[in-house]
Amino acid sequence: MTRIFSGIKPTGHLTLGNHLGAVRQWVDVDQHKSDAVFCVVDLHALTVEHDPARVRRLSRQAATLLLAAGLDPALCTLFVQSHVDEHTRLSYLLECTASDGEMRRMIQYKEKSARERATGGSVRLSLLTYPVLMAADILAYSADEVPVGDDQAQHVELTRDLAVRFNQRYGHTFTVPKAVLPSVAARVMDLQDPTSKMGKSHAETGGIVYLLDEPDVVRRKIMRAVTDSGSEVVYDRETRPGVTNLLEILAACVGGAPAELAEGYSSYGALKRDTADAVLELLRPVRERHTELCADPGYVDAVLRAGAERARALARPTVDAAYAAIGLMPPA
Ligand code: AQP
Repeated sequence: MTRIFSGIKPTGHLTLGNHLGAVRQWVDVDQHKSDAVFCVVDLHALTVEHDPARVRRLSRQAATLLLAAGLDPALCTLFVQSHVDEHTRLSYLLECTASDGEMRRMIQYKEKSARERATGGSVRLSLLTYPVLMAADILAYSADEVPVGDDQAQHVELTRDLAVRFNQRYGHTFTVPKAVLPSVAARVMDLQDPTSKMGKSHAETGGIVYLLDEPDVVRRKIMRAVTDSGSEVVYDRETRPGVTNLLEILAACVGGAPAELAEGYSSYGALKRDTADAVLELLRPVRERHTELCADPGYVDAVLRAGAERARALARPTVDAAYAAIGLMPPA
């Protein structure tokens, strides 16, 4: 059976981008057809300025939201990254496999380090090395496929490179995984700046739909989405990024091809109204289930405990094999 691994990092409240680009695929497809392993990658949240209590709170919220969105612990494994030591154990070996040049080429590193520097902050070394930890997350589970949004595709490419290099140098140890991108909404853009990705940690929140936003807030954000000059509803990411983003969101919610949906609209207003309705309909059951789960924290804890136990059992043999292959003496 195909093994799938994917994760989400608790750097902010989960967004519509996370949901359409990743989580929905995990819920609707991946957990049914594969041995699926999903992780709240809390160590990745420490790569930028963070508030410890907030990371703890957001980790729990992310796990609760993933269950609310429909991950079923009877079908998949869900756990928190820092509960399974194998990730950091393996990460160091992969740091000894990667080069600093390839880390500096990562687009997320370039963008996020520039943002940190622009606000006078210092750039944590872990921001540079975090794609290696992500590679460890994936390789420890011998994942065949990694369902991700478009923004993470480069990190999965790096993971492939590291797996191949390690296998060539030290003997076959890792499965070489491939990224699987959704057919629509692989990159949901910020509603106020449709040339940049909707990201959960961005400071400007007016263009970001959070899964737990109140319905009237969701509607307002979509109705105020920046559209393009001209009034025709045309699907073209280059010349009409705002309208194209709305069409992709609508298509991801109701099905169909964004370019074909465009033909049914003669005004931006109608497109925004229908997009808002479709998003609200998509998020309603997630919000309702989230409220129920918040009333039962013991259930979420039990799921995460069992998930970590299974994850540990899956990862340990591969990580032990990597330690042996690279030349480390086993404990007596
Ligand atoms: N805007 C997006 N459109 C489509 N997919 C997206 N994903 C994230 N944003 C979009 C996908 O969601 C999954 C989990 O992402 P992550 O939490 O691991 O990190 P990220 O990609 O860095 O997400 P954010 O929301 O942008 O976080 P910050 O602001 O902290 O960097 C991934 O599969 C991702 O592709």
